Amino acid sequence: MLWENSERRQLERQRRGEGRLPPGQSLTLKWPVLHYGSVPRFDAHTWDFRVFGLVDRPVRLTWEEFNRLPQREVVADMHCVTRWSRLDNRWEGVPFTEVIQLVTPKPEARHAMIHAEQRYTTNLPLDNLLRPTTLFALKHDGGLLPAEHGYPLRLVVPHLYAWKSAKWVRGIELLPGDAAGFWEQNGYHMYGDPWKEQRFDTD
Ligand SMILES: Nc1nc2c(c(=O)[nH]1)N[C@H]1C(S)=C(S)[C@@H](COP(=O)(O)O)O[C@H]1N2
Ligand SMILES: [Mo]
Repeated sequence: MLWENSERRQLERQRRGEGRLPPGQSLTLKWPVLHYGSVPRFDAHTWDFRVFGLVDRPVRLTWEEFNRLPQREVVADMHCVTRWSRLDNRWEGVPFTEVIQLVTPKPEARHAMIHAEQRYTTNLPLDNLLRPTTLFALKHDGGLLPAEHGYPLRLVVPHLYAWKSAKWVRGIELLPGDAAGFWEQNGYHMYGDPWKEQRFDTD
């Protein structure tokens, strides 16, 4: 235990030196579970994924249809606003761009609200979601996503604080302007850049 902690601290110093840890973050070698509410049940027959709002024709994908979309791997770090970072996560899933190209976003679409189970939401600029590192992850480090980490599907947006990486995602809503999601309505920053320490709306 003691030995484990000194190993962690040594690694933390090393990663900090390499510029891998944003200011105010410490390294975790575990994978904390953090969310509001309970872990939702998954039913492949009733699950769907909707893309709606400012699009020419909204789509609704079944679980089977979603799984037929092209997939890729993204290795990325995860930074939680409660000050832990977990580095080198290997995510596999469907890139955001593959999902969004199923609809034609209207030219006025600038922002998105991500919708998850139990009415969890989070807001992001559309151009940020279009980055090649934004993924709807189905797998983590070679295995299926554990239920408490978002099974069957979670968003991964590595360059922003992890509250933007919604677990148990069910849809994308395209909007003309920015609107606050769940944590953003509760005092968190509208954007959430960990390198600028954009933790709270006062930062
Ligand atoms: N649906 C949902 N997704 C969520 C949250 C939540 O409360 N509900 N919490 C976020 C926060 S604050 C963090 S740090 C990460 C944690 O992911 P993990 O539990 O897989 O480590 O999930 C994010 N995604
Ligand atoms: Mo978090």
